[in-house]
Amino acid sequence: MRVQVAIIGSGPAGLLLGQLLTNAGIDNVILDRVDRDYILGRIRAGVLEHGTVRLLDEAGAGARLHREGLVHDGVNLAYAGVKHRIDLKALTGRSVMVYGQTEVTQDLMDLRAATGVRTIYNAGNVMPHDFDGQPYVTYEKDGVTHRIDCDFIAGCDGAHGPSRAVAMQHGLKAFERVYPFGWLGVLADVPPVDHELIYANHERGFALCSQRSSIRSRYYLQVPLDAKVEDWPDAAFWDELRLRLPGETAEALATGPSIEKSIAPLRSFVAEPLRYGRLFLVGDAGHIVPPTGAKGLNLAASDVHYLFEGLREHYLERSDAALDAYSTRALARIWNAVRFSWSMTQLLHRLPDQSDFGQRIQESELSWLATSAAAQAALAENYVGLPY
Ligand code: RFL
Ligand code: PHB
Repeated sequence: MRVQVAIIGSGPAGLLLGQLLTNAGIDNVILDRVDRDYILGRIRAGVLEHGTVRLLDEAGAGARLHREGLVHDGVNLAYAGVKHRIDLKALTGRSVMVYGQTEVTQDLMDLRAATGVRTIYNAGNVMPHDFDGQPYVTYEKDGVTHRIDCDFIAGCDGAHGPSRAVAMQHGLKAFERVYPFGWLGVLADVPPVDHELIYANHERGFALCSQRSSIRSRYYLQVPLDAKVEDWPDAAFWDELRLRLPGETAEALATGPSIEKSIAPLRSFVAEPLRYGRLFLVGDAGHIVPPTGAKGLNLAASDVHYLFEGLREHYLERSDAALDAYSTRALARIWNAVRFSWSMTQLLHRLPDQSDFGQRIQESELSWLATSAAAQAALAENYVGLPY
């Protein structure tokens, strides 16, 4: 087989890039290690920036998002038993959209299927080759090795895929910070405790109240790195969540059986550069942020925006300027989100070895955020997402 662009990974980055390319008449194929249902079973992000929504619209995948997504004009920080609202809309003129990554992925998969463009699921041993010359991708299926020749390879295969791994052997410089805690997430069919999100700093650890719809909630608790899902039956989760929320919020919390429960470690990671000849790292393949800033999926979307511009200009305008600028342009936005996610993580979590000094610094920053319009504006500007 021969295509213009071979995309490794059928997560939001790969699917969104594929759709934009297809719409522009640029031939592509997507390969994934697992199948559609497995990908749709992963519960992840929930907050979309305006730029992400715009890009999904541009791809033609925004219809259900606008029908079912929840527009949030504000977000809350809670500490010392009190909730403080940050008015995103008043401070920035922008809102965010609460719409699950699962739904984004499903909409993009449905659109791709309707367009009839090829996706190869359950592809084993996917490997990019010769990206400094004539690139091709190999994969195994039903005991047979296949080869796809292409002009470019988009590595949209997440943190553990082959694209980052081969880039590591070609001079990738990694910047990394591992945090000494994880997030235990629960999805439950209960009405959200608040109409907006609540990020809570508490001496027992961080908690987050998020949602997927008016009847489906997503909650998270900071847990130690060695915590296991089996150690957290539903009742223990709800009890601990109540303890970490302001009194009135805890009283209003509706609980019910979990429909998903999982633990995610937190880390920051950036790969430089994002381009290796004709191989590009996109989304989680190139960077990871802790979920505290709600930036991972949104960064995957902005990478796609920059790479698509480059590919479109290459094929339709015969210019490689945007493609050559991909790594630099994407990294500038990435480092900003990395810094924001790191600072939100520092601000809101209880570190295992937190000193009294560190504790007071955290309290001081929280009270500054609760009282200063300038501090709130800085947070809001980053939370709604910087322009592309
Ligand atoms: P994905 O979604 O990981 O997709 C990568 C795809 O590549 C496939 N793959 C392979 N394919 C072929 N061969 C191989 N060897 C392969 N290895 C892997 C995988 O099967 C998969 O289908 O990466 P992508 O597309 O870059 O998207 C990134 C986002 O998924 C991620 O950044 C976000 O989920 C992060 N994130 C959040 N981001 C936000 O913007 N807002 C949020 O509110 C938010 N909350 C979160 C999050 C991530 C979380 N976890 C679980 C880490 C909350 C959590 C708890
Ligand atoms: C989510 O709804 O899953 C979510 C929301 C905000 C975050 C992280 C996760 O910062």
